[in-house]
Amino acid sequence: MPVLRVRDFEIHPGYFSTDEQAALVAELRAILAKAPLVQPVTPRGTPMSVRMSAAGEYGWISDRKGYRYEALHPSGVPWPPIPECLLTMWAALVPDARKPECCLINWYDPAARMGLHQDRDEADLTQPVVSVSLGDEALFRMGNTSRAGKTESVWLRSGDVVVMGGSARLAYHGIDRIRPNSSTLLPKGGRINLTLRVVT
Ligand code: MD6
Ligand code: FE
Repeated sequence: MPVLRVRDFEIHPGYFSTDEQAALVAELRAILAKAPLVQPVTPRGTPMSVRMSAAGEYGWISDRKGYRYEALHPSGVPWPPIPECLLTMWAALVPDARKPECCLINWYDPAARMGLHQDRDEADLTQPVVSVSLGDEALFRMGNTSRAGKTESVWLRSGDVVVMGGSARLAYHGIDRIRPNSSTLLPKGGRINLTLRVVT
């Protein structure tokens, strides 16, 4: 399918086939059995609506002590390795980038959302972030490198991949809402978003 470009956001609709998505979900279930999803709280103590885990050398943690990358799950176990199909995708879509060190796993229930934010806890902001959507469709809002100005939104569907590089790397973005029951990939509905990042 053709690539959709919105500013510097590069959207690859249907990058993963239905079979590839199902195989990936099975791998994610095995990862979550070892590194269970946790509900993060902001440093002010407000619970976030998504639940998070990770694979790779680092996972991203948010709790009362702040936002940071950690080499261990809060339970003390290392994060499981990043699934091979995601490393292959990364190499194909961002061949000049360093290897991803974190695959953040975000679980959105039908009511979850993600406010407009920048991802900037990584040391090398020249490296792209690549995101994979699985399950229910999500309204993805894309803004500018400052909070001000116009935004544009697209519905991300299961199997879509978004590359955030160039000026999109530091652009504000977020998920306004999930469209419940819009995918049959996950038996109980909801959405999984994976974001691959270089951390160091
Ligand atoms: C998305 N996710 O769910 C985009 N960023 O399509 C994000 O932008 C994101 O889910 C930081 C942490 C978790 C996320
Ligand atoms: Fe983000």
